[in-house]
Amino acid sequence: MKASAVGFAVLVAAAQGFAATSARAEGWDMPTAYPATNYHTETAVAFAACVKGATAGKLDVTVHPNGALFKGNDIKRAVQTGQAPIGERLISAHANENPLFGVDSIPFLASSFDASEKLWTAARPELEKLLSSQNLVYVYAVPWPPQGLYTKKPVTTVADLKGVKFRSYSVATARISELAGMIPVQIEAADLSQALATGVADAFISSGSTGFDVKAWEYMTNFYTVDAWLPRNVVFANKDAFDALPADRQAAVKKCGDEAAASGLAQAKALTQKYIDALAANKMAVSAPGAELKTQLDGFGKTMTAEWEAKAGPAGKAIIDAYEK
Ligand code: PCA
Repeated sequence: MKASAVGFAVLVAAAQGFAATSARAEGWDMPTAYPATNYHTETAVAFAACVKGATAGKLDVTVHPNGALFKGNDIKRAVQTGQAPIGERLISAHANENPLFGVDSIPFLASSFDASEKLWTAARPELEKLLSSQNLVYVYAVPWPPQGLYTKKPVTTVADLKGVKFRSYSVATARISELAGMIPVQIEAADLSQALATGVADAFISSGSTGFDVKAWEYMTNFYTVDAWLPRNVVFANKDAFDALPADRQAAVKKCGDEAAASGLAQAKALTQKYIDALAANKMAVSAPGAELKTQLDGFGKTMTAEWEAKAGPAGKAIIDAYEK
């Protein structure tokens, strides 16, 4: 290269570097739906700190927990429309928009952390595409612990659940409620303790994590470790906001997202038994479902797997095939 060409290259590089590092610092509000003390929220706060560090303070993400900025059910739309540049949402709550969003909530398809990771790896490319078509950029996802059944009395068969007001948080939980002859009521985690306290709901499916957050033992007597599925919270950014970031900040968001996914998963694994122990320590009866209940729930699983496959079509089938390979 001639000296003048080298000089030009250096100049261009310097100018690009200058553009990237001198672009205005900005703040991103990040609505989330769970308590500040929940590990998902702690993971989001660590993600924000990582982004701040990696961008030398030029991208400052502020986490707003507990549905305070946008209620859980409104977060996805808020980020799609740019009312918030980034947010965290339980993605299976949106399976009515597209069945692929419910891939993590097919009963008993992937009911351990390892299986859930494998399923997510198989599903992620399709989900990223789908989110992108909705003006969203996938940043990271973290699973909840396996889902169990909370009740106010011992349950030995599905017949014991008939007519019970059942708190649902997703399409899959509402469907289980229907199959079991319960009465579904859609309630965000942030409103759950209120709903239990006032008798709006008398049973629900969730993790030990959320049971711990709402002090389930104040209202419920039994927790059955059904291990139905491990739903995920997905963190996504508004595509326009993300695309407008200088390349180095985009890279920071992605890198910190990868770190958050890994640390969030590790936390979920480490905490699962601790939450269950806390339920038991607070005098809840914790047990596996009995044989009859288990068989009936497995039957719901078969029905719902077939329903999901029919709705999700070839894209869904490709995911399940990749997962089962
Ligand atoms: N907690 C959330 C979703 C799944 C979970 O474990 C909830 O109950 O709303």
